[in-house]
Amino acid sequence: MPILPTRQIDWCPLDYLIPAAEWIVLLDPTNTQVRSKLTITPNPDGVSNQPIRLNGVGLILESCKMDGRPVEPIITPTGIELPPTRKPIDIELVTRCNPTANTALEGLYWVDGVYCTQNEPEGLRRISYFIDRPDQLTRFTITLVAPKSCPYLLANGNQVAKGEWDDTSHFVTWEDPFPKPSYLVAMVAGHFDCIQDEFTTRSGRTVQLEIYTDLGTANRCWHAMNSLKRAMKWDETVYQREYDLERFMIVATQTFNMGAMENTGLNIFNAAYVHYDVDTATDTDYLNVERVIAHEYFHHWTGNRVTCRDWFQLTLKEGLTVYRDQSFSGDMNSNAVQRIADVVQLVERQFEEDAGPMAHPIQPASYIEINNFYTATVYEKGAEIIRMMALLADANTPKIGAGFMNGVQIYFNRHTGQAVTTESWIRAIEDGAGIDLSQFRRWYHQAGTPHLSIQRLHSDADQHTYQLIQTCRDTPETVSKQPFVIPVLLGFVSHQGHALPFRVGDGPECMEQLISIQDEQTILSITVEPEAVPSWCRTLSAPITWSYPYTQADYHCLMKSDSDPVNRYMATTHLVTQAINNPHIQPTDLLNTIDYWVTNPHDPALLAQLLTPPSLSRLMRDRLQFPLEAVAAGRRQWLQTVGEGLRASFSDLYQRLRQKEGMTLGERQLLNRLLVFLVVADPEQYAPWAISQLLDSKRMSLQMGAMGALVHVDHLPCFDEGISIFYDRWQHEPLLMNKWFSIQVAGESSGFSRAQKLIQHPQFDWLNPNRSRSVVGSFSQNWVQFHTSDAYQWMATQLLELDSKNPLLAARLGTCFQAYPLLNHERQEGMAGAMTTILSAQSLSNNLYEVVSKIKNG
Ligand code: HT7
Ligand code: ZN
Repeated sequence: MPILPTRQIDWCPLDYLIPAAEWIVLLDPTNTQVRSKLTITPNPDGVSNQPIRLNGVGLILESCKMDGRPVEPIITPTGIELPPTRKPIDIELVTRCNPTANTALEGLYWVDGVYCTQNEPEGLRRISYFIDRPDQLTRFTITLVAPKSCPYLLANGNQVAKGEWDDTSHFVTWEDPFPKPSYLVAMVAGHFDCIQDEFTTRSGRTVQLEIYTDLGTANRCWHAMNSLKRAMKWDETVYQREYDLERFMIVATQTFNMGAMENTGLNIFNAAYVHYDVDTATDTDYLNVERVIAHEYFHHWTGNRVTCRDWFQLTLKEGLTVYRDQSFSGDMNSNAVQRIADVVQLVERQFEEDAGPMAHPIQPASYIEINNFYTATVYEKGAEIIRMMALLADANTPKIGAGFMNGVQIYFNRHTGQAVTTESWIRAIEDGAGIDLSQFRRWYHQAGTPHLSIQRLHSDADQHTYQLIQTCRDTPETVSKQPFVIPVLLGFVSHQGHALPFRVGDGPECMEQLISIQDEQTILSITVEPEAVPSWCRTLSAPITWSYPYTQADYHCLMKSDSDPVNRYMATTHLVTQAINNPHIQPTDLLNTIDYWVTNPHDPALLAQLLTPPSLSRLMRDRLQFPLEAVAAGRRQWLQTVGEGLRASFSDLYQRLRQKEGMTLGERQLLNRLLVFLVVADPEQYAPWAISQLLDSKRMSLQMGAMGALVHVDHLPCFDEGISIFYDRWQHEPLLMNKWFSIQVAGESSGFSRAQKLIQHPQFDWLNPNRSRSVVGSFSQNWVQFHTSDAYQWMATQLLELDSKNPLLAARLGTCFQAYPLLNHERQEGMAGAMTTILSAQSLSNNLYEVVSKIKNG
């Protein structure tokens, strides 16, 4: 039977509302009973006299009563149907489920003695029957019952009762005062360590903060706790948002499908985004913990208290919350470094998605499996759309931030406690900033990365005419795109390295200006000194690619002197890409500039970013015929040319940093980057430096930095030496074992053979998503090794194995076939064969089917 997609145009208001739900959950590893009492009332906005349809998946129904009278519901493929009602009634249901058998980790599952839930987007229907839609806002009261050997029983909201259930069991009752969608319901039970703290809100209320974690890991949770307090403060200061419950709890677990989940008052996290200490986690982990803790906390307002009407609105909460976490991380660390990191993420991951067969608008019009739409497009491009709105909203206000924040406050004032659409958000920004976003709305419904081709048509002394033409390729949902609104932030730089004043049309003189492009073609007349170098789309002011016929001298000027760090990074990346693509030409000027930077390192974190060459996938995106071997060789040659040519300054700075007491985070990033160039250039001399960095450093960042350099020479015994040193030291630490698995499959000489062996390793476990990701996911990012003929079939076999246990994860990892249209004929044949293997498998989930069939059929 063909699988019918869910379509946005079919959305209708609910026929019934469930204002209150009371659950008693008798936890048992294989036979959990849920006694659910639902108050149901017809929705005046819905269709009257419809059957009451409750969603349910994989449940055993023991009994069902309506207003106390037993009824026999009709069992359907998606749940149960009960007779219509015209007046409010109570429905009582008793169901059973098996948390141990739940390897998909959606709904309620039991792993390593801990009960845990994941209900976004549609997990609650696997715990009990319910109208499982995000616009169904319900006041939940949940009583958890478990043996006393399971001491912590947690759910959303406030604890209202607890005590003995019987001789062996105890109970705790939780009441969430705010009506919420079912996807935000959470339950956790088990034995944990707990750290506690408090936060005093700006109105003087005290909020209890608690983090629950595996026994023995409490001391790794303080960075998360401090990040949480910083996020709470920041949201009060910047967004005027005060937390409005008595408690905020976080649970860290080793077995979790994604990064974290924002359940109201009870966030559940992958331990990788909670645990941090200098011995067992890296600087990247430090930043990730801070960012993800903040992200989930920020959802309290953008997602929970104002939620989504349906899953087509996912970007309403995710795009906005990513935008907020990016701003927070920038404020906590460095705005420049943060913005470059975010741009790199966007360009490397989202642009790839938008350029391939999986392209979809940030607000898709249909889906087979909503779990497949938690994508870089919905999240990262969604955040860029909000960033553009902020730029446009603030362009005309005297005070920076005023227009956008006005709109944000209107949004909260109008919609707190409601389930709304992206339209409500856009209107609030229009009203708050006094702008018209009619045309801008196209960003929500048209996929693809627009390209802005910029030319200088004419110059006469200081009068210049520029032409800007926007295009966007056809994508599955739209052919012949309507032009986008593209905010272009412009500045000019002199060849002497100074910012230059300029004037757009008859406008006032300025040093930087936001120009809003609306048409397919725009002509700009600009007054600026004759040799000025334009710096277009500063900060990457729109999620687009752009081109301008710069000279080599212009690129060098922007690379050295642009006041905008993103365009400095872009110019550097352009010159590095040129060098990679032309390995026979000695890039003397580029080397000189890098030498100067390394000899005078002002901002180590920024320098580490500037020294990171583009990934292979990015280098390959615009290349015809898929010349992977040549590009990979060119990239390697680049590392070698720099390492050899600048050996003196690189090794000198490396040694100075290595001896420094109290290196900063940026200095460690720079040190690790320098080591890569040195090891590639001369493994005999510098691999021992990496081994001694691994052996002598207490900090995990430096240990992993050493491994990150050694993996570039994975054909040499020093890499195996590093691998075994690391294993001997860290084999009992699950999060570090993930890194150990991951680094081995990243090697460009041996990644595939190692991946094949590693899935047989005693510590490999298909039931642990972090572990599957660290081998199968990381291997698929190793382009040199993944795009070999045997690897595609191997990947198909692994994805099917994973799909039988965890379809959600299998589908995410299945996106590794996305490069299909870029490949040469031979590889396409190989990949098509692998995709056919998947699609012809006997039992295939909808999740994996949707991803692979979209890629294969284009
Ligand atoms: N809102 C969450 C997204 C999510 C998720 C998390 C864990 C496991 C399954 C999940 N499905 C959807 C996380 C976030 O973006 O904040
Ligand atoms: Zn989120």
